[in-house]
Amino acid sequence: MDYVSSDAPAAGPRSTDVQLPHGARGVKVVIVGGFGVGKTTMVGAVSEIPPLTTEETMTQAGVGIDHNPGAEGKNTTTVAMDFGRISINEQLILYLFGTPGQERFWFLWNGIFEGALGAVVLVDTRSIEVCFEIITRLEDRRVPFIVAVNTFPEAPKHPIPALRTALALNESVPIITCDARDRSSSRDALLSLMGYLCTLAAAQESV
Ligand SMILES: Nc1nc2c(ncn2[C@@H]2O[C@H](COP(=O)(O)OP(=O)(O)OP(=O)(O)O)[C@@H](O)[C@H]2O)c(=O)[nH]1
Ligand SMILES: [Mg+2]
Repeated sequence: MDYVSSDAPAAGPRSTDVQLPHGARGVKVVIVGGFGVGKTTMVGAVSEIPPLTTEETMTQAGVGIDHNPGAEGKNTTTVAMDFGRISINEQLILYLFGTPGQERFWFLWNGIFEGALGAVVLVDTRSIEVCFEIITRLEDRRVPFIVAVNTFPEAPKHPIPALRTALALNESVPIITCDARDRSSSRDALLSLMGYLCTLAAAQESV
């Protein structure tokens, strides 16, 4: 089946169109996802400052515990968080926080999500099952999010509607594809999130 999304541009407005709700300037955004889906890669790709990373070498102790079939060649992992920054335009600076992917470090999410306006859920379709727990946690915390499928070449290619159904996501939640290694593609993912946040803010104001 064709990967419908591979041709689909990232949804959302151009950077110059993005205006923050309530005139805010700096926004905290979290990049979250399972183990090895490319969170650190994405933060590093878009950050205009040298990213802060907390990578540690993986050891034999993690074998059989840390699981992502796509991350077999990986030899470091985030043990606390990633941090980066990107200026979208003169009014809008995003402070990017990447979460640790290994579940034994998920307790750190409490601090990482504090004050976050939104999140990008990064997905590797080889380990999609981890998204259920992540999305449930975001919904519990009432953190708005978009889903960005990181297009690893070896990963199964599913049409966006099938992914939406599999993840039980409302039609309004953007699902896009990206290449976390690519600055422009990762920036588009962030713009898609900002566009979504603006839509939510406008909908709330009209109530
Ligand atoms: N082919 C391909 N490889 C990628 C892509 N994004 C990341 N990678 C590679 O996949 C591996 C995982 O990247 P990380 O950025 O460490 O993943 P992570 O989600 O931060 O991992 P944890 O913090 O350990 O959960 C790295 O070796 C990247 O170079 C992508 O879009 N395509
Ligand atoms: Mg990482």
